[in-house]
This record gives sequence, structure tokens and C-alpha cells, in this order.
Amino acid sequence: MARYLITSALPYINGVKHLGNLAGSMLPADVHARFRRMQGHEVLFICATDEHGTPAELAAAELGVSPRAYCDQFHDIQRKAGEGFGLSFDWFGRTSNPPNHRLTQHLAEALEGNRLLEERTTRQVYSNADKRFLPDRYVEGTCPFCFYENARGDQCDNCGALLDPVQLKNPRSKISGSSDVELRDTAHLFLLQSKMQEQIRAWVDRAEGWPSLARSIAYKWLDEGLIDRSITRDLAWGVKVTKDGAPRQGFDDKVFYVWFDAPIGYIGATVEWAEGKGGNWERWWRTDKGAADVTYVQFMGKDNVAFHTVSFPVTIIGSGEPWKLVDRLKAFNWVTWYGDKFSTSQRRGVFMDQALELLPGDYWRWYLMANAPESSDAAFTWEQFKDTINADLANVLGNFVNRIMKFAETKMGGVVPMEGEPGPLENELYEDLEERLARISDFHDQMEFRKAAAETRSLWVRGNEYLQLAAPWTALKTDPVRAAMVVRTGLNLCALFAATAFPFIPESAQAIRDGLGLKGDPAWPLGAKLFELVSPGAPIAVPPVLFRKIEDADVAAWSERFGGG
Ligand code: B3M
Ligand code: ZN
Repeated sequence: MARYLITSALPYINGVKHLGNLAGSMLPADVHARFRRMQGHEVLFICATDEHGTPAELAAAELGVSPRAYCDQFHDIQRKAGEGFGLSFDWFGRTSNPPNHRLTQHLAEALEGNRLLEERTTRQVYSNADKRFLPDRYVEGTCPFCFYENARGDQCDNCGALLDPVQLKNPRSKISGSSDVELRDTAHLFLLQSKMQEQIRAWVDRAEGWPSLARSIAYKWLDEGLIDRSITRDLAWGVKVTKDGAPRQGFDDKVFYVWFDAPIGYIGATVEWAEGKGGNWERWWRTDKGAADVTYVQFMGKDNVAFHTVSFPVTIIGSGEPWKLVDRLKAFNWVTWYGDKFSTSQRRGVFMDQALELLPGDYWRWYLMANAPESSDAAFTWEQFKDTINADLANVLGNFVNRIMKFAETKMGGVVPMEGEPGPLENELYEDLEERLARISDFHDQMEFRKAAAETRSLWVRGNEYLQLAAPWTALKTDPVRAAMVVRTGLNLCALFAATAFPFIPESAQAIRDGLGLKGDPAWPLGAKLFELVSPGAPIAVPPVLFRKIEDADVAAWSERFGGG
């Protein structure tokens, strides 16, 4: 038994997340957490909403509510959407909760104690009309690179350039629209990343569990040279800046930058879990308190990699305290909407709440993992969605389960038949299954989700082939004992398919298990007696239709509503 700490990148609070957000971190993290639990490991799976920063303040202002009220509302919406998709977080916390505030202040003070923080005077955009500084997205103006006129202070949406608000031409306030702005001096705290360059490089050199995508991003930043970064902003909503535990002089109208406190939120949410469920958070995070034997696995989209492989490690290594660092990191490319970006602001694509109105979570889970954007971006299309669901879930898995269970119900008295001994067909099947299972398990272990899904599907195909060859419906007329043996094998295959499906499509797997009278969550069947997963004599009940087919008419209706097609 090993221990796995698993975190998914923390979704921003502003708005419901789209399918791309789901596929790039929360969903694969859930699949992996389920797999590790099935293997019998101790798992702690943590996520939270990332609630600070200008996006939250601006979204709240647009609705005319306070940031706190806005975050309360959207945390709830995101939590419910996560539940709808079966995301099995042990805790879904909030970066705005007290544990994260305390930890953020603590770590900043530890960094300062190690001379890795410094106050510097910087020039910021100040709005005379609004009588305040305008950080990040509070300023809009013309991009200095591509001359797009509606670039935001932190980034240009047209050319993608990362910006500093002072770089914008013709800057104007996002709050009042006023262009009566000027540059003024004000103090900010800088994290002296440059001093940590060698230490971080040495740590990245040692990191073994990172795929090439993550490694190359980390090295790119290191090769360019780590630069000192401001970790405070002129904002009201966020973690207050302290010194020696008291409000820091001159920082009343400032808070920590959202990307400084967000990753600390992984620890904060674990503290919330400990407080809420009576656990011991230090056992997962402090290497001096038992976390040395934890394997820490992080999931994220590729745009978050630098923050996790460089910035956050600077914070926790720089604190000089024995924090647990990431061991394995899985990064994803983008799911696109017919080749275009999904967009929260422009509401392009399908969002988590809408997806659940159309079909249960499992349909989306399967599609998104079978087509995971691992080696490159992957385009969502309604056509491919329909084909994947119909071919894999409805025709292969659903059909198999339905066929054999119906047969057992009508021809075998509704129980797992007892008679018969395995013959050559079963022996061959058995060996084949063992090999295939080992392969699936390896892919899960390596967090190769596309391959794990493809291998899982081919296991289901193998079951269909067996049933076709063994043909219990024919055997029943001439050799009922043989037919009984085949049906028992078929029902064992149902149990095996449910187990292998469980990380991907937990609700459907559970429905199959219910029909077989199997209680609790399944264990990973590697090493199990594959033909003894169901008990002879046990009653069985055909589950209601597991997967409905997606029709051309559905595709037409959904394309009409959401675009694409
Ligand atoms: N909220 C960005 C994102 O949702 C950011 C991740 C934080 S992880 C600590 O992609
Ligand atoms: Zn631009």
C-alpha cells in the first residue's frame, strides 16, 4: 500500500467551467485517483476553487455583488457540476478560506526571513477618475505588439502576448472607462526568483516523473533565466499582506497576487479537509511529519506548468521548510471547439452544467478521456462525440452487458449458473485477459489516458468476440451444461468490464455491478481470479439501458444550440 496525494489545477471561480477545463485537469485527476484507490492505495484527492485576483473582482462587479457573495455562489455551482460528473474529490475547498490566507502569509514571511522577498518601488497605472491603481485586467488598451485595441492589462487576447499594464498604448480604466490615467510610484513585494535559479534547476534535473511536455516548459523558463516577480497587487479582494503577523505598512490597499496564493491553496484545501473530516494534513504535506513516503501527483493544462514547476517550487523550497514537492506531473494540451479555443468570456463551446442537461456525466467522461489531448490538442466535434459514444459505449460495452444478462435472466433462471468447467475457449480467453489487464494497468500507472481507454475498449471487444464464438444460445439446445459455463463466463466478464470501466465511467460501472449484486466499489482485478468475480447461484437483474445511442437528430439539435456541426 502506497500513499498518493493527487491534486487537480484549481479552476478559476469566474463562471462555469467548459469541457476543456474538465478534460485538462479535474477529470484525468479523478480517473487516476479512482484507479489508485482500486489498487488499494491510500489516496487523498484535493481540489478547490481559485477565487482571488482581478477576474473574480470584475465578474462580481459585473453582477453588482461583492466578490465574497460572487465566490460563494460560484463555488457552489462548480461543486455541484463536479458532483454531476462524479469527480471524487476528498475535498473541494476554496482559496478564499482562512487556511489558505494563513499559509500564504506564513510562506511569504518565511521567504522574507530567507531574504527572498524585497520591497521595490514600481510604476503602476493610476486612474484619477477611479482614484485607485489599476492592476492587470483593470486596464485595457492597445497591444504594443499587434495593435489590437481591446488588449487586457495582463494579456492580449488577439496575439496572446503576456503584458504588463504599463505597456498598453492608450490605456483606459475597465471600471469607469476613463482614459484619465497616469503612471505613479507605489511599493510592491518582489519574489527574488533569480536567487533560486540553480536550486530549481537542480530540482528539475532530479524530477523523474515528468513527461517531456512539462520538462521542456520548465527548462525553457530556466534557460531564459528566472526573473524577480512582483507578488502583490493593488486590489482589495485577496490575501492581505503582513509582516511579523501584523498588517504590513503601506500595503493596506494591496493583496498577494492570485498566482502566488493559488498553488498554496492545495495545502490550504488539505487543511480544510483535515478540519472538516478530522484528518492529519501534515502527514500529506510535511516531509518531517510523515509525507516523505507520499507520491504527489499534479494534473494541469500546459499553460499552468511553469507555475507548478518553477514559481510554486520557488515559494516552498525558498521557505526553507520541509514541504512535500510534486513527484509526478501530468500536463495536457487543449481540447478545442472544432479547432478554435473554447472561451468562457465568449461562451464558445459546451459548459459543464449544459453538458449534464444533455446527457449523464459518463458519456462526456468517456469521450474526453478516450480523446484526451495528450500528445497534441484534440478537437471536440459533435460527430466524433456521437461516433465514440455509439461505437464504444452503446455497441460494445452496453450491448455485451445487456445481451448476456438478459440471456441469464430469461434462460438461466435469473441467477449465475453453477454448472460446467472451463474449456479451451475459456482458457485462451483467460490468458488473454490477464495480459490485457496488465497493459491497461500499466497505462493507468503511466497516466496515458488515451491508451488506457483504448485498451479498455479492446478488452470489451475481446469479450464480444468470445461470446460470438462460444454462442451460448446455440449451446443451450445441445449442451445446457456448456451453455451454463459460457453464461457464467459472460457474467464474470461483465464484472471485469465494470471494474475496468470504473475509473472512466463510474456510474455506469456501478449500474452493471448492481445488476450482478456486487456491493461497494470494485477493486482493480489484476491478480484476481477472473472467472470468480461473481458467485454461482447469485441472483442477477438486467440493468436499465446503460447507454442510449446518439442520433443524427441529436447532433443537429445540439449543433443548432451550441454551434459546430
Ligand atoms: N486557476 C488557472 C486555470 O484554471 C488557475 C490554476 C491554478 S492551479 C494552482 O487554468
Ligand atoms: Zn496583441
